[in-house]
Amino acid sequence: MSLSRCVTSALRTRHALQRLVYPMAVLTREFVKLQVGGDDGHVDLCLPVAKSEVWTVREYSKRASARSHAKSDSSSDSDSDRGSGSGKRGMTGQTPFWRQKMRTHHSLIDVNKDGVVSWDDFEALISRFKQLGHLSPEEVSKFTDAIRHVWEEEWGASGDPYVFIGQEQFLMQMEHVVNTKDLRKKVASPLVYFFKAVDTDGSGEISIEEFEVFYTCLGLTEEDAAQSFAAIDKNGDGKLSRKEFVKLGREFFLSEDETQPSKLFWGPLSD
Ligand SMILES: [Ca+2]
Ligand SMILES: [Ca+2]
Repeated sequence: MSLSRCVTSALRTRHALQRLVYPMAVLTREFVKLQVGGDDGHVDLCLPVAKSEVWTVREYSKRASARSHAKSDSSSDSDSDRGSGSGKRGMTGQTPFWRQKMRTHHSLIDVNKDGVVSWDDFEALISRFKQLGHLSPEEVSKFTDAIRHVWEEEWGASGDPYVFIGQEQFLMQMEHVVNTKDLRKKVASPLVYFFKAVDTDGSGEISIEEFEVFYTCLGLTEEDAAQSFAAIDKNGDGKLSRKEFVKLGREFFLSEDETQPSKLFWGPLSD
């Protein structure tokens, strides 16, 4: 059975089934095929997961990218675009330090801590920031759109809303992002909405208390917030402007400089 036919036939039940199958897939790192009994014998449900899924998702992503940039270089891929980002840093996303940062971010966004990131995780995050009550309905809508862009274009879920993205896959995808000019430019676009959501007094600046709210919504501790804030509040005035907040949050993904405090923006680095 072809992959596209498998995906189509299994789409409705796949989301639930993947939750059951994923642990097995981790062990085998193979294409998982289930046979479900039916009137005429059986139906094959093919669940491309783990390593196999990397390629599936990258192809989806490339097609989506080609569609959205049809007028520019629609044949772009991670090789031809490599180094065409800012042109300043020669960024390749290869250093152990950068990879550590991306692993940290993957763990952070894995809100339900099942080892993989799905749209459910992002929905949980959106819900937490929305419930703070500082985003207007229009801002919630834009925030959701921005998160969806992150999910589809940065995490590579275009074309398959039910995909589960593991750590290695995210690293590959982010390497593609930071080496692709258009994607690099938009990286971490929801930051302005995170800022607005946690600027609880509407002052246009984030205090340490408001930064704690940010971290709490991300599932981090107040101690984590205090440590990160002390590092990223460079002039020590106890405030972060929107510009600083956005700059730090983006720099986390784009910089390979280990001395930059932006490495702590999304919480303490994992091992
Ligand atoms: Ca998860
Ligand atoms: Ca404030």
